[in-house]
Amino acid sequence: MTMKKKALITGVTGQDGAYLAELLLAKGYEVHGIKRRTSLFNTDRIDHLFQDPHISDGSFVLHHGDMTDSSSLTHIIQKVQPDEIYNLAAQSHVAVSFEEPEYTANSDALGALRILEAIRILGLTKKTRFYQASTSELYGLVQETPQKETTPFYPRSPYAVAKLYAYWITVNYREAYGIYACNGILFNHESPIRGETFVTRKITRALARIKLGLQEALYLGNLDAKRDWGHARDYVEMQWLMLQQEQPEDFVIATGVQYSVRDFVNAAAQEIGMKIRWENTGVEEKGYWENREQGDPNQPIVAVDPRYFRPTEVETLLGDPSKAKTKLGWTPSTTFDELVAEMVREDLKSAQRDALVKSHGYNAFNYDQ
Ligand code: NDP
Ligand code: GDR
Repeated sequence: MTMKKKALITGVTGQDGAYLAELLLAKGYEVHGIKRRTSLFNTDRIDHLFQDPHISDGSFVLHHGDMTDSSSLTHIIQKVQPDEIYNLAAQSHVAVSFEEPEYTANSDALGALRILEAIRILGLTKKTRFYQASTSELYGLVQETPQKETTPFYPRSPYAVAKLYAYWITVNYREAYGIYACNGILFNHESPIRGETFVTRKITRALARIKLGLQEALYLGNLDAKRDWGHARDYVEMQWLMLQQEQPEDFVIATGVQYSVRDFVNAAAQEIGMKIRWENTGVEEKGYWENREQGDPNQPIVAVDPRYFRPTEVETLLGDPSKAKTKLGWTPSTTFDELVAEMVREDLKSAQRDALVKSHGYNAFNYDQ
């Protein structure tokens, strides 16, 4: 009988962690995930994969650990002896990294080092392959368009600077110790389980709630920011593919198509059947729901709030995924319109559920970010 391959995923409770765990389980892996201790449950995204440990076959196992705690990481890696480690855990919000720069550096930069050191110290350099969740934010103030593997980096946030360290320590451990270690330089990828404070999900969730009368308006920051948005489900497949090659290499993963935040609002609104009319520009910019049947059409439903501007912004990102296409045979299968439609569909369902709860006199949550 062949032994199941073992994968360890940090950040298993996050968007990518959930999709990747599902993919690896479907491929027959024994999947171990690291989750941090929280005062409330944080496993919503993976609950459908989790089986009662008393009755399961042990193919999906969760361990408590934290990227800021080497002892927990080393202990888990020693116990699991994984064939592959996917380092997805991070304080992943760019705006929050300006408020928590030291914590972001600790978890996002030193966290990667802690895992690589554990691989080295435990004598797993020949056994364990390592994937680092690198990011298009490394390009920041872009030096070349579109961005590819050779484009120089210019990080623009404490998050991106921390991820720059993680990128280079991954390269260094590959060169110094021969570890099979790769960086996936992933451009933005979204899904219905994207965190609610990232701009795409914030938009689809808010427009669905506005449509159902649960929310008055959506407040956003820089509407002109441009991103290359793909679907997380497509991107985790590439994370796995990168660890199946003969030689470890770094890859850009992107769609090669770019839209602005305003474009995203328009696409999501259209999907919901709302027509938005924009007036003014900059901090005065407002969006009106033209074909509104109930409520005041002169009341803006989208407005700019400078609170969401960043001290240093990344204005434009556009990836060139040619290397991934040629060497990994990878192309994204979900289009921008399909991504928006799927996110809107799921957020409409949640809003309908909240509206039902509200109609029975209970509070439907609305936390703004
Ligand atoms: P999420 O924010 O959805 O998930 C982050 C995960 O990391 C969560 O499981 C979170 O736990 C966990 N985590 C955070 N801090 C710690 C810590 N100190 N110790 C242990 N676990 C921790 O991110 P995504 O899934 O979207 O992204 C995955 C990775 O890819 C991240 O590293 C991100 O920076 C990177 N990336 C993401 C891109 C994207 O567009 N999504 C693009 C490029 C890179 P909890 O659930 O408890 O919060
Ligand atoms: P990003 O994603 O910073 O690219 O990082 P985010 O969705 O937060 O922002 C994208 C762009 O939209 C602008 N924006 C707003 N952003 C948020 N969050 N909220 C707003 O109200 C708002 N209004 C405008 C931002 O200024 C920005 O230009 C994501 C994360 O997943 C990172 O972990 C990952 O590394 C990168 O993508 C690639």
